[in-house]
Amino acid sequence: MMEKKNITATELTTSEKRILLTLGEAGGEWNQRSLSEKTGINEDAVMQTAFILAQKGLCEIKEEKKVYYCLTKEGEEYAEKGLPERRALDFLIDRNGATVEELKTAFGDRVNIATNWLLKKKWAMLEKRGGERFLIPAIVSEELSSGIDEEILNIVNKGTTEWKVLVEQLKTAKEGEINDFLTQLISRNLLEIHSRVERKIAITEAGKAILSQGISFEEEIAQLTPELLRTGSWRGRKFKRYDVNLPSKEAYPAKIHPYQRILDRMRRIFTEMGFIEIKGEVVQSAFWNFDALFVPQDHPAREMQDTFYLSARKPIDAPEELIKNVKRMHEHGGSLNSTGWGGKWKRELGEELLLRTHTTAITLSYLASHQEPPVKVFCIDRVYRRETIDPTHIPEFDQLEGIVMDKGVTFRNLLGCLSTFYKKMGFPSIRFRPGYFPYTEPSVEVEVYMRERGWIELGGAGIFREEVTNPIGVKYPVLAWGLGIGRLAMIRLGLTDIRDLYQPDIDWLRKARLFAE
Ligand code: FA5
Repeated sequence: MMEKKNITATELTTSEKRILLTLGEAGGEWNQRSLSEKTGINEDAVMQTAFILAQKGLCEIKEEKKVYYCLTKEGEEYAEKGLPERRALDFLIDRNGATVEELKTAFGDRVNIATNWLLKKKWAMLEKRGGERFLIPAIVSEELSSGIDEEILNIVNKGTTEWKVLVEQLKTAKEGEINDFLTQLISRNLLEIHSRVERKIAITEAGKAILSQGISFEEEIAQLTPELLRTGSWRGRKFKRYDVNLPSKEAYPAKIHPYQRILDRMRRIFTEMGFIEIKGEVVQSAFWNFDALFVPQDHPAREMQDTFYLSARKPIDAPEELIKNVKRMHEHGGSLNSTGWGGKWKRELGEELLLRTHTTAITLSYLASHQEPPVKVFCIDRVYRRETIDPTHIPEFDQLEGIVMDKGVTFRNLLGCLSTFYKKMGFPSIRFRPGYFPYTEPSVEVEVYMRERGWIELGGAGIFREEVTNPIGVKYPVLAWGLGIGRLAMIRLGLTDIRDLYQPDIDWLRKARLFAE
């Protein structure tokens, strides 16, 4: 903060001078709006300038939290027509009592509110006469003056009202009573409470001292233009100074959801690495999801408790020859030096329809119709599993699947490709652990370290076994991977629970940082 004694009027900017002059006028305290109206400077700029003047000790800013009340839609209706219990009381007095049924006819779905409050306020009594419930007014017309709650509704109906104003207008009521009625009206959902910080700005003695020296205005350059530079007319002129550390209004412009940004980033990375994006159906046959991937028909992942099956089946969407090849591979290893899984492969199990449990079903069926090298494709899509939900498991999540099929590609190429991807995503150190999948050999699992949870598994990868590639007519090695996107996104966004990615938490969304690309 600068020392007051060092400041002179010549060091002030034009707007600082204008605001200081206004503050010095009779009237003493100003607020943001009155200062803005008087000086013609917009409200945000007024406040920023006032902060600068306050830092220089030339003005003082006092903050006060003000509480306001306004009516809800229902509150507005009652302020116009009267509270339901008030209207019900008039009705009862007119008829010298009425049955609950009669009240219901007159008040429709508001009858319960009206009856409850009539009894609560002791304006009526309930009596049973011959099996019928009667409401008898307990008050006579002369006593029908407005209650404090009704007066509050009338006052606030004229416009949003501050607490102090309410107290002034309700002269006869005590503050405690007013508070009780306000609480009651809020709990009846007729009134809403809002608060706002108001700032009062007043000149200090140091500010007055500067004014007494006299203030002269000199035009300042706020923006450097090509014209000023070309003609050199900026020389000898005064420039407006900026202080980037001053508090400013928080701005929350529209932005893409952080999770969507991560998906977009992944897409961009694989596209830059020469991959083509493919898409597939959410509903797959067990054949493409499991059998063609050489997952045995009695594998636990195929059980009902792990996979969402549709109660429907369809003839397998693959050429008959390919289906036969898969069958032979499962039963005895086909023409390969493999024993297969043995037993009888059942077509009807392959015909069952399910929600895909991994995106590997998509890349594999693409490969079956693109047998010539090279093939470099990826797929980003939703998969479904019957999971017990916990901080790293949800039943619906996205996977990033990819394959490279070409002559001579190796396991090292696979690890290199994945390391490059994770590095580009901001994970310089990942580790590969030996893994097992029925469709790859060798297989690995990719892990990343998270301080709160230790090593977290991000994805699986490997080289497709010949038992997978041979039946679909592919003759070259296929590098394949399936990466979980949710876990990666969770770590990237600093979350410790994957479920938080899907929470509509507006505050988190507003404050979520847009990470460097
Ligand atoms: C698979 O899904 C294999 N298909 C991956 C693969 C493809 C291996 C090609 C070899 C070749 P896994 O079931 O491990 O593997 O799932 C892959 C990743 O998905 C996991 O590492 C994890 O990051 C993510 N994942 C799995 N289950 C869940 C879940 N319930 N919630 C969130 N993410 C999950």
